[in-house]
Amino acid sequence: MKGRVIKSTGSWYLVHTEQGILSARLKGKFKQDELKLTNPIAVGDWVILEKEVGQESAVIEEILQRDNYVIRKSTRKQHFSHIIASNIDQAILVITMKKPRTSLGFIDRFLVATESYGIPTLLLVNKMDQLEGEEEQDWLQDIHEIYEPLGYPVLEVSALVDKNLDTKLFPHIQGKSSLISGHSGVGKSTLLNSLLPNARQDTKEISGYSAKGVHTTTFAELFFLPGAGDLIDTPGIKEFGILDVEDEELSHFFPEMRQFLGQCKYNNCTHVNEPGCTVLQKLEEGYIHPYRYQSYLNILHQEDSYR
Ligand SMILES: Nc1nc2c(ncn2[C@@H]2O[C@H](COP(=O)(O)OP(=O)(O)OP(=O)(O)O)[C@@H](O)[C@H]2O)c(=O)[nH]1
Ligand SMILES: [Mg+2]
Ligand SMILES: [Zn+2]
Repeated sequence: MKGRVIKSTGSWYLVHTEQGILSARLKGKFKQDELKLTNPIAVGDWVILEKEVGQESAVIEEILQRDNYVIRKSTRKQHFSHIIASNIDQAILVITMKKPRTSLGFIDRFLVATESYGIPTLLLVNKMDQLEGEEEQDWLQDIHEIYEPLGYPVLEVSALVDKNLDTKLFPHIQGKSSLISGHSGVGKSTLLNSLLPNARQDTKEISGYSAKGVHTTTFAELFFLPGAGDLIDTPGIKEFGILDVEDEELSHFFPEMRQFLGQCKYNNCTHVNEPGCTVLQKLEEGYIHPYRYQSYLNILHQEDSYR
């Protein structure tokens, strides 16, 4: 029987099947291609499973080929990676201007990861009810000015108090499988609860925020939308370590650079200081935002293992 993994706690998985939701475990050891994963099975995976004789539980026999996934470096285990979710139609990156502040650098790293799998990504600015002062207005304006022209929609919401959250969001999520990601405390679970009250995800004030690595949501979980589509709530991430992107390849995942690639003098141009570089010329002419170029350099200049 076939099913989709809707929750993974590390050793047990909840799988949605035609016979309902089954609790399942993995059969023996799984051979993963080249990937060293902290989670062999991710939420969103399609699997083949078999009910255990005389029991309610099932055994996962096979993971079907993933269409795509969002993957990051594991922060706990060196050389290991963690699949945040798989088989998704889009990613929703929840961002906030304070408590916590989402940096443009973090957004750009996330976007490189989703671009590398061609996963459309929407930026959801949450906690709009708390926006105050000129500096915060500037931050918001930057977000619109930088990302919308690149094809990333920017939506403004207040997950906690918005009366029109449904009307604002449903056109974007209906019928699609959407990953919800972002720093801890930006309101991912609050958003989910507001849209799907039955989800009853724990949410927590971020008063003790200095305590690093404290997440309210500890496991990814998929929730079905009425009709069609689903939302995947995930634990907050502090840093996003990008995986398997070569220097020469990185600019392909910056849409504003992509259009000029192939026009540089050298075909292995990394767009840093090479003569005849079209990207540098376009930066100079204002076609590429300086913040985005800075993110490009930051990612490029990080050691591969820290990228
Ligand atoms: N003022 C305001 N507070 C909000 C809003 N959305 C969420 N919050 C609050 O932000 C805090 C964190 O919300 P959560 O939903 O737990 O955040 P999360 O992103 O799920 O966090 P993790 O599970 O740790 O990744 C809670 O106290 C929420 O009530 C909002 O729109 N406005
Ligand atoms: Mg949460
Ligand atoms: Zn170049």
